Amino acid sequence: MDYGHSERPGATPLPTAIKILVAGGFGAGKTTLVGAVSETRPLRTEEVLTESGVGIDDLSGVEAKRTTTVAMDFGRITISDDLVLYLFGTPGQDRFWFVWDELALGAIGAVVLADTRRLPDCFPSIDYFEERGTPFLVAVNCFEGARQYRLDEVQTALNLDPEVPVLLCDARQRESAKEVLITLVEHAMKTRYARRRSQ
Ligand SMILES: Nc1nc2c(ncn2[C@@H]2O[C@H](COP(=O)(O)OP(=O)(O)O)[C@@H](O)[C@H]2O)c(=O)[nH]1
Ligand SMILES: [Mg+2]
Repeated sequence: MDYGHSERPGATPLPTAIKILVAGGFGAGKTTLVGAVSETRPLRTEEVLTESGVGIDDLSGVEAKRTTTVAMDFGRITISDDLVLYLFGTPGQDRFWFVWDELALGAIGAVVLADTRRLPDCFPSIDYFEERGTPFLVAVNCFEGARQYRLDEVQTALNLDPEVPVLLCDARQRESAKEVLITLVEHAMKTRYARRRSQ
């Protein structure tokens, strides 16, 4: 008899794999967050910022940044025996938007990273997920020197629906990033459940 992987008697069930997108403006901390939580060496495609990006990649506020993610960041994190998250960081620059639709396929939700010094940079990501009905949350990455805003101020400034979670994070800290991801999974599940009930 041919059992599926997880149905073999006595076999440990395979964990559910969930795909999550990590979006936000250029320099908001996407590569950092994926790198901080990933158990695998993150697969990233960074390119040293070169002439091709001069005048295109706006570096104000992120002057120390010397590389840019060309295709995507990819990482994996095991949350529990039965849940594994696969993370896909989206490229921040407009000139790489053509990969978005492919990346978004099958994702249950998205983290939109926001840098309060450059808040409008995350508008395109928010518009994109709102249009597609993809559940998302906004994680405010706490950079030193950035003025601290209250979460409700960020919610208002971004004109978010009240049910969209807004939370603070430090993209460099594994636990902080993990909390963001768990909050997103819960939010996505709640959203799906509510939609199913209203159908
Ligand atoms: N101080 C501080 N720096 C950060 C934080 N997150 C990212 N960075 C730095 O900000 C820069 C941009 O982050 P990166 O992850 O490359 O941004 P991306 O363009 O969204 O992938 C890098 O030099 C990071 O080291 C943070 O939470 N605090
Ligand atoms: Mg990046």
